[in-house]
Amino acid sequence: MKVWRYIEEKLEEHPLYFVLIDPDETGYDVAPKVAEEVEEGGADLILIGGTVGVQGEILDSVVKSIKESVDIPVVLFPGDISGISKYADAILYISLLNSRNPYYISGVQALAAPILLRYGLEVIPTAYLITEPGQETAAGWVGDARPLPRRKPSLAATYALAAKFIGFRMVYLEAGSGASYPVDDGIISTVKRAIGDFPYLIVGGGIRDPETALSKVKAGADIIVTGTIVELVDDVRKTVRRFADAIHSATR
Ligand code: 1GP
Repeated sequence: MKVWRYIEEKLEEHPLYFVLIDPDETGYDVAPKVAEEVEEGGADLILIGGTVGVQGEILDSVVKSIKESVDIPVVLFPGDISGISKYADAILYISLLNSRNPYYISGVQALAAPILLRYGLEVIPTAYLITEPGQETAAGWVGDARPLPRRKPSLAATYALAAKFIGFRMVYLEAGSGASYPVDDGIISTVKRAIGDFPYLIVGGGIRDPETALSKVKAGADIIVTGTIVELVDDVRKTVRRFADAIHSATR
């Protein structure tokens, strides 16, 4: 429960900023260096994962090197069962609630459970909800999701409320990595009203500037995730700093 306690304690201070590193995109050799700059920029936690590609021995070795480079928690954000590494601090134990395929709702979680037990990995039960325009991204396509529509935010809220009643500790609203636009503010505020202070609300996908990140926080996000932006900029530290400052300046 170390990572969970860390998240809870930090959330008492301000909203949080997680940075997703997809070693397939950054390159395996440079990922530890990127992680170092992400930490120096003031991010609260590093997620490692990707929908396709990241797995096995290569994943183990990159997680190990990232762990050696930073002090902030390093948490797995798996696209499938292959996204597990015993070297991480914890794993988002994700159920894609609005998938059409039961494998992504409970099947892969069952297959992963004994492995997670054996590794002693801390699990963070997370309901994953893909919203528009997730259909255009790998997570939505591979996960066979029925993206929750912007025009009907109450639908996202019903799924989020179900996640709360089932007992998830996080609800993750996802537009998909590289999405052309982020999760709609209307969806975020409607979901937040439905679930209240708990589970914590994570929002990610398509967030490219600190102003947008701040507007998602003001709409009700407790935690913001960005991924692609660190792959696009030359100065990772400075960019992460701008996001972290905007997100941390807000009150929950
Ligand atoms: C993780 O999808 C995010 O939830 C990352 O999205 O790559 O678009 O920032 P981006």
